[in-house]
Amino acid sequence: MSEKKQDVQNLGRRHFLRNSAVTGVAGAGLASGFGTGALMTSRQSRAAENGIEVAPGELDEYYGFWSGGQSGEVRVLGIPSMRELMRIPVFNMDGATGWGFTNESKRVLGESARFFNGDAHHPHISMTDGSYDGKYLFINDKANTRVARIRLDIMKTDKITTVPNVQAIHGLRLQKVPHTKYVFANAEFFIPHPNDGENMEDTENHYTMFNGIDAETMEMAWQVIVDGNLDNTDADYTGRFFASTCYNSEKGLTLTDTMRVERDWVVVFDVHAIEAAVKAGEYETLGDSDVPVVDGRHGSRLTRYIPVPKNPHGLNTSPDGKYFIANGKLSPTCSIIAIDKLADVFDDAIEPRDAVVGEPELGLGPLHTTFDGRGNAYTTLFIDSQIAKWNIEDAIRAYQGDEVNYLRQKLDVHYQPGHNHASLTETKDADGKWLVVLSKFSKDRFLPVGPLHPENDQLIDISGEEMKLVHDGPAFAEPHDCILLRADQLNPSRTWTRDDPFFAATRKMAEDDGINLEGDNKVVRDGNQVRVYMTSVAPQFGMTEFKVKQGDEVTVTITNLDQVEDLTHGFCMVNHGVAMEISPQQTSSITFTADKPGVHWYYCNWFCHAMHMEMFGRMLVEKA
Ligand code: K7E
Ligand code: CUA
Ligand code: CA
Repeated sequence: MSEKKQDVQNLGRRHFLRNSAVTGVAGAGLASGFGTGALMTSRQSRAAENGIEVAPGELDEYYGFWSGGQSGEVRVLGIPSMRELMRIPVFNMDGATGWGFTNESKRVLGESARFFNGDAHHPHISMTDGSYDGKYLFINDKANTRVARIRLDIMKTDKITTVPNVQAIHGLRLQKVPHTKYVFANAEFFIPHPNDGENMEDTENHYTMFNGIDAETMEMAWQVIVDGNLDNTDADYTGRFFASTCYNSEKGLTLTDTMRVERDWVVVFDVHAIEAAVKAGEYETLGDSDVPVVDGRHGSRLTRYIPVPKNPHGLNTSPDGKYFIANGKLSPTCSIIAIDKLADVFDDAIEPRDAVVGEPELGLGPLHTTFDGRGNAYTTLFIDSQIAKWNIEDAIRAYQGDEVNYLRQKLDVHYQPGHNHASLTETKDADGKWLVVLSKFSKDRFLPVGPLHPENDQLIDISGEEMKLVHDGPAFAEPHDCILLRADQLNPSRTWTRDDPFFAATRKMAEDDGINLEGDNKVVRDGNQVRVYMTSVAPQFGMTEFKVKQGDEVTVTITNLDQVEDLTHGFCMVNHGVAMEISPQQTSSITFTADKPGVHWYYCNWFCHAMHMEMFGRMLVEKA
């Protein structure tokens, strides 16, 4: 037994009571205080020792939001336990909640409801004055060129915008200061304009765009044409500058072509200048779209192009607001761009490359960097399967010629890390406690589950001098990125409120039908459209039977009148592909065709009561 574990287990009961708020100690203290120390498995005691044990009944200190990659969803985890708390469907269909099935979700999905897939990479939380305000989470869909917003009070997606005139939204970040007025989204691939089947071979005039979306309305604000392509992006802490990496300045159409030059670039956008140009009417529109398009290619006063090596990937702003860090990928370096030099670059007082104040060599395949708020940066090395911890100011001194070692530590991770993310790192509140690294390969770290392996999300304690790996967690495809905030920075609702805008359109429909959703159980016929309104109160639906005719288009609207926290009902119409969630005080609706005559049972598919099995009813379909 290690000395530390011995110490922990020797804590007396009084000590335990005094420290019960300290989760790690409490778990171990409980074991010794009540004489069950011998029952404690080595795994539990190791968790306690690592400070990651969150004992039964205790709550995590941080929320983590994980993008679900090709699964198209967002997952909510508790940190440090790494327990999965919730899944929020976004770009995917979800049979549990009825996402993609219900009328409420289809309204959010809009015209893109025809897509069943997404590719979500970058979840980011809205900010006010450079701190998370806990209001919204935004996420990109590379697969179908969309940006979605999740309301963090109800943890549901409430807006999805398809970005016009471009293909594949990848990098996404938010304005940090004075507040998240814009969502900035990089479109990765250049295309011809118009993209109508003409002009497909000569790529000379093909281009892609940087996109500003109004965070409150989720409408397009403007688009900026750039040279090359766009990968990742981040914002500064003044509200003026945004920076994006470009790995394909060559405009290559093959892998080899994208690696031709030694330096690609970071393109810096002057948001104020873009707003002014749009306001002055200095823009065009493309095709049917009325989104203002401004030209940010070389020579424009809206942008500057800073050369950096080579096929750079991640772009990360240090939480002190001083630097943009571009991660070199094909170069073993990161490029440190001094944000306070950018005004001079835009004024042409200095060359763009003069804004680079450091270029530390870190190892092979630097992809993403995160920060501890104490002047250190942590960069994932994809090829080396490591995280490099390095000191930013020392790296700048080394660039100036001083003999100083900026590297602090390299830690093996398992294996091939993409993003890493430290707690509160995208805000000025970066607290340097936890770091999550999202490893793309898990190889031998878990029980084998067939040719498709899970990924490995690892938790690292960065509160001390040394990084310490404390947890492995398998994850399904493919959390590119995650974001951590303190539990007290969010305040989710415990039940719905009856006037929530999420189901306002359904309430309006009921009102137009003369229905009071707070208690009516009625069938309204309107030609061959039948609208069935019912309530649910555990363990009963307000209606145990309704009649329709074969071929009717049936809309079932259910209002869950239960006010008890956590008392969710479901509605499932057997053999009709119909299922949805109705949480306390929620109204949900779903539309389907009653195409088969006969008796069709419906039932509650969320366990709600001892008599949950008995919560059912019958739809009687008369022959046409
Ligand atoms: Cu590096 Cu899409 Cu942020 Cu994947 S991206 S790793
Ligand atoms: Cu209602 Cu189960
Ligand atoms: Ca390149």
